Amino acid sequence: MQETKHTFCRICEASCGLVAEMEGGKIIELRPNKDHIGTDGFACMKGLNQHKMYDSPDRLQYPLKRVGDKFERISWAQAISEIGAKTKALRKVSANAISMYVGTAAGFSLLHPIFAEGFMKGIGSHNVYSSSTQDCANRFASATEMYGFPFHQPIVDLDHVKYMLIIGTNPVVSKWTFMQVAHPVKRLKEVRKRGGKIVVVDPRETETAKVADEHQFIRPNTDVFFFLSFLHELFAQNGVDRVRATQHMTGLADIEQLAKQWPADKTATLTGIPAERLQGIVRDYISAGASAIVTGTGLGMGRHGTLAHWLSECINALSGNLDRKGGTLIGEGMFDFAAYAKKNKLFNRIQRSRVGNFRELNGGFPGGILADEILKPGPEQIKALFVTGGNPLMTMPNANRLRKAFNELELLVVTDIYLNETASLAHYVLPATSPLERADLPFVFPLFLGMQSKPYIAATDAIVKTTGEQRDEATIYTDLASASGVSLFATKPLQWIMQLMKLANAPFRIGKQPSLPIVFILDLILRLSKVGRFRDLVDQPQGMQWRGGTTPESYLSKRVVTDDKKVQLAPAMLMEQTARLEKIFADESASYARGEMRLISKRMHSTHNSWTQNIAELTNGEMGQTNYVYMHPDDALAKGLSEKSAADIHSSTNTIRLPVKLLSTLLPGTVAIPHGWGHQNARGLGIASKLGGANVNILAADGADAIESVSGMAHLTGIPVRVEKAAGPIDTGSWSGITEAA
Ligand SMILES: Nc1nc2c(c(=O)[nH]1)N[C@H]1C(S)=C(S)[C@@H](COP(=O)(O)OP(=O)(O)OC[C@H]3O[C@@H](n4cnc5c(=O)[nH]c(N)nc54)[C@H](O)[C@@H]3O)O[C@H]1N2
Ligand SMILES: Nc1nc2c(c(=O)[nH]1)N[C@H]1C(S)=C(S)[C@@H](COP(=O)(O)OP(=O)(O)OC[C@H]3O[C@@H](n4cnc5c(=O)[nH]c(N)nc54)[C@H](O)[C@@H]3O)O[C@H]1N2
Ligand code: SF4
Ligand SMILES: [Mo]
Repeated sequence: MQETKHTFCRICEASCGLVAEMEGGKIIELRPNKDHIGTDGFACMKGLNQHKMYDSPDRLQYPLKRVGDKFERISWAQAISEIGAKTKALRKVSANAISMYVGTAAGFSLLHPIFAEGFMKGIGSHNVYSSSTQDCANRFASATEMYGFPFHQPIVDLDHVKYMLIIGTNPVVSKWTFMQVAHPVKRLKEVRKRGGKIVVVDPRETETAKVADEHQFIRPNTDVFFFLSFLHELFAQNGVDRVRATQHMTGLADIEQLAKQWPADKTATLTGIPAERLQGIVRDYISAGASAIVTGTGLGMGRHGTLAHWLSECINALSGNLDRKGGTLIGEGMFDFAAYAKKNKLFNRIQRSRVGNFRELNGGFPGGILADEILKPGPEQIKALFVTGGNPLMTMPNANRLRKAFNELELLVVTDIYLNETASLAHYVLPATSPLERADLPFVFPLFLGMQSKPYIAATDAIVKTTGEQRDEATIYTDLASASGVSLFATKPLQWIMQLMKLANAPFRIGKQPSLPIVFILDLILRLSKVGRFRDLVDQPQGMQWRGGTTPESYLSKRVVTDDKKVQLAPAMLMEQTARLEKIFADESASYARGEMRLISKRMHSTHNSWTQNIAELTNGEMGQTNYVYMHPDDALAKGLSEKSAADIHSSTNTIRLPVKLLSTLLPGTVAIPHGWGHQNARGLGIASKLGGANVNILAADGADAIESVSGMAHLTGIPVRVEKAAGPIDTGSWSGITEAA
């Protein structure tokens, strides 16, 4: 029987509305939902092909246990009880010996991260890691200091902005980050049509730069100095709204003092941006009257991500653009999360890591110390790791060393939809439902924080039934908690209620996997927060307008949750870091003077981190067969390289070998390599594992000294590298493209 169903995509933040044509319970086609009020009739090739990934013969169907070198099918009862018994035994020695890595996919389900956290709180371990120290912890660190709440992340008022400086983000490919915008090209063009101006500052003339008014090259890792001089000019050109700053902010004098030391001509050589050019940018930013600096992972994954992001926020605040129409706004979700968090001291637990003495940020430690926490002997050494919705062996720094560390674990449990490379090393692999097999509410950020360019709320049923024994993560972590002898969030009544709910749900699920009543729980959340009823939302597949979203002049001195309710322009922790600036400046300048090349990040339209290469339709062209090292033609020529050659890319940690692609839009002296490639060692990615490519993340360093000190961010861009003609042929069967990887 043919039928049409509605849902929304849960791969990236855009959360595009989708229409599914179904036959015999299976999706035969996915289309963008043209009537959707929030997502502009948009969807990308990953989203429209995702059902092929979920229907693949490679999908995990049953729990697996590794016995020797083989994976054997086991029952859920056996998996849960064996994992529970091992966890219990390890916990007797030290709760912190049990750790978890929460990947990006977890964030695209409302309940997955909540139940995973609940499990770890029940265990009583602080050893939680996540993809956030690979993409955005610098933002969280900066917001915690400035606004008192990690998730107060101002978003650009896209409908009214008149001048937008886009730096270290490429929304046309990434579909925006930290804000829900479904159709970036259309939205950017609308800004220009209204007379607004868009300037992109990036080491590559990106796809976003092509739809902007202007592009300005910047050298990788130098953004912090660009912003310091920007601030200097903002003061010099009288662009600071002193009345607003005095009324709603503290630290004006300190930040003015700091800015004084960084005139544009001091930083021009290092950033590669001439002083007059910077002065012109600042002039335009001030005169537009409704302006915003918008940043992303290119900033965060650099060496000074927290300082750079903080300064960009200071500029938006000092110029009067924060909380102003056409500037940057701080949204509201279902309820005032910040006030709730402050009252209940949610983010006040300041634990320190055993390795490197890092501060806990949003309940997690830096991924860059995970290998050390596993390898370093001692009473709290990590012995068990639960990986949920992520693939750290592809996405974390120094992935080769991490792989060695994972081999030392007594227990590695991976919950995923695929036997990816991390799962291939696991002791137990638990099959999760795919996004389309799961009822849900949209991505956590819009719902809790109102980070949407067009406010709406939506809900979806599971539109496809599972074909095997896959279970949702809320159920998995409830079961694991009880088998481990603990309660979710260390709260016994909660654990009982969940177990009872699961039992009560069983009669309705004859022949299916026992599961929590997910729709009931989502409905409860919506009703308690007075948003509506789940069923009513599902009945409006085009999305429903709601009270969440952004309002100008609603934030300053009203919703700021610092102790004095003012925005902290010069927080002590960040000001302390500025003492290092002169040394950083000298080091970066010396490195560039030596002619060291820098490796930067590059996302592709067809791949999402490490997990969409198993879609045959997205890998059939030349661009789908491998990742490349992108080089400026002049750099390639100087090294005797062409598109017919392979290059060896050496960093302080490792070497990878890749075919060369020439890219004249790249800043000379810079090479770019997409991440998430090199799947040769995944046992369960039938298509991806046969492709070429190498894992660029083995070039990034890990360890306490190699990550950003404030936020624990890994350095995944701006990495110093040496590039030369390959010493041999490419071995498409290895992680590094080289036989016998170091
Ligand atoms: N060099 C370099 N490295 C980078 C980056 C970069 O730009 N350059 N980007 C960084 C960024 S931004 C991030 S966020 C990290 C990502 O790091 P990770 O989150 O570790 O990696 P992903 O590849 O997104 O892994 C998602 C996993 O979730 C699985 N999955 C999908 N849906 C579900 C589901 O519903 N349930 C469960 N349980 N699993 C599911 C997928 O199969 C996949 O294995 O990588 C970072 N690494
Ligand atoms: N197609 C696709 N979409 C995705 C993803 C994906 O893997 N593929 N991943 C999703 C995820 S998890 C995230 S977090 C978001 C991230 O979304 P974005 O933050 O927008 O990430 P990118 O598209 O990698 O853009 C980073 C930009 O920073 C530039 N850059 C690199 N180094 C530097 C530097 O030192 N300084 C400056 N100024 N710029 C620099 C790069 O050239 C690039 O243009 O994207 C999401 N969307
Ligand atoms: S842009 Fe993101 S949310 Fe939209 S279809 Fe593509 S992957 Fe899905
Ligand atoms: Mo990310």
